[in-house]
Amino acid sequence: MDRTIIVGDVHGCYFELTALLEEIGVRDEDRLVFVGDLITKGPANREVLEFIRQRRNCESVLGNHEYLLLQHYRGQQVALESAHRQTIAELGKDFEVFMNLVAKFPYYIDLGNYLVVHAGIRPGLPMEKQSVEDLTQLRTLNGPRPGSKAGIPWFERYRGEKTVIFGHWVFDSPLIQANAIGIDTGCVYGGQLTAFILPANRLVSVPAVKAYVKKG
Ligand SMILES: [Mn+2]
Repeated sequence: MDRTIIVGDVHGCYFELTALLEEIGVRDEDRLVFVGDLITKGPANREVLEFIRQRRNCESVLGNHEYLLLQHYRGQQVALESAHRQTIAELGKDFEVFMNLVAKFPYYIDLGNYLVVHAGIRPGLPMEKQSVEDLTQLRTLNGPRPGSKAGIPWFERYRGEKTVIFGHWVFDSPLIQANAIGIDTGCVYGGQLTAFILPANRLVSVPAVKAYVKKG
């Protein structure tokens, strides 16, 4: 049976992505779904985007870092950090090509019993009412600002019938909740790159070669 392999935040860690897919024994028929934040902070953003562009059976939802770069590309005023400037410089004259690719990323991907989103779902709201900010940045329901870790994590309250597979929030090991599975294990910070494999419900992680950036 063909598998669906959901991969956590890659952040330009192309070497670890290759190692993870090798560890899983990925086949052409396998569907790859990424939780977003493919790029920024890590060493090989171009290689990661090129991989996504060329592989068939391969999709990603939009992460907050792709969204920010896309807003910048579209001429909106956003606060770029040095990691974003570095990625723009690395992509060079192909920035436009890659932004056209990223512009096609959906905010979520429905896998039937599972829903893939970058950050989170605001409990009790139908998908069409979810905001882009929540889908790409949500951590807690009553935090002082989007992305804050203070307050009640959205996945403590979410009781939707679909299990949400998400990235964005870095955990030391994958977070397994009743209705949510967090698979950002902080590869770019020296943690691990993690995948969740369906229909086997199996988690596979590979260690980062090193910490490419400091967490925080
Ligand atoms: Mn991330």
